[in-house]
Amino acid sequence: MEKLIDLRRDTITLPTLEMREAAFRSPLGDAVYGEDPKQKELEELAAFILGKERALFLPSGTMGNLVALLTHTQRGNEVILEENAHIFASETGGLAQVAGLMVKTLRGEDGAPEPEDIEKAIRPENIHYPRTALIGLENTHYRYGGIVVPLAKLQKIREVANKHNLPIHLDGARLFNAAIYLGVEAQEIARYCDSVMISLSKGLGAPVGSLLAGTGDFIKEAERYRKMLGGGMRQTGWLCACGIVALSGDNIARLQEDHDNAQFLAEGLQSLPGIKVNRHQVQTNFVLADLSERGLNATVFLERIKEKGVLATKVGEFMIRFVTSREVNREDIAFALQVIKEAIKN
Ligand code: TLP
Repeated sequence: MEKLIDLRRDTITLPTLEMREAAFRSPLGDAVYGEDPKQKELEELAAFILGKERALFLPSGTMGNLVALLTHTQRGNEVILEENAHIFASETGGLAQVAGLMVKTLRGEDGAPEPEDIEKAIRPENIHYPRTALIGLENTHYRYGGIVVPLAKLQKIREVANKHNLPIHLDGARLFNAAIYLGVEAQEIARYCDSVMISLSKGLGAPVGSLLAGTGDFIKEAERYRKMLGGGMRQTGWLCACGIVALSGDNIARLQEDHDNAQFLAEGLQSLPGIKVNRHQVQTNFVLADLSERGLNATVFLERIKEKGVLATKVGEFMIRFVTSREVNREDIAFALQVIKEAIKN
């Protein structure tokens, strides 16, 4: 087999040559003492791009979200989340285990709960109730196939939050994909939120790292929690140099290619008999394909395409997720479509 065409995740992306060279040349210092020049530079760059006062570099998105929860809330508080939010579904229950939070989940098919539902879920002051302390949003929404929360909805949620004096945290692991889809700068989305976490290690291609941004006061407190969780790293310059490349030049704009490739894949899949793709959901770099009409089990399908060098992920008995990234080009996708065409023949 010549090459694996890996459509499982965008976290598989490898650092570019430019990143590797920047890492190699990077000066280093002890970041816990604020002495790593590249970490400082990256944190300042991220804060600027996100339109926030300060940002913190962290090893992962999971830690970034957890630090945000710890900073915004107190133990025993309640956080409102969409019921398939990554923070709720895929972060090992850190919000309960570490932050001591209760959760109120609400459904939101387009990635965020309805503003009216959020308002209804906010607890009135009552000795019997936990206090609602935070609204958590996710954009793009991972489990709904990378869909984008519309700006008008964010604005309405912001109004509810203001009315009840509640902060909003945004899990923006793929915030730049959302921004590209909406044709706006990332800060146009981040401005509706008090804090925002972004990932460098997904479509942007850096090997490791996330940033958490917010006001100066928020970040001052968040810095303590980062340290507490073990996120105070030392000579981070190699990683941060990659992160700076990830946020510079046309690296963010390049995500459009991943979106275009996802459209190409969706179109190809849709033209195959018995494969259903909800094209409305294909907004960024994810494609969800439903094989139920074909009666083809996802596990069997994945084994068949794997034999020919194509990888994807099972997300339901008959549901497959494909994710495009810089590791796959148009030719790879055309090849994957050929393989898929063969695999669905009985
Ligand atoms: N998601 C991972 C897995 O954990 C599922 C993936 O393969 O994409 N928020 C969102 C919306 C995410 O998709 C992820 C990663 C995270 C947070 C956590 O980021 P990391 O993996 O850096 O801890």
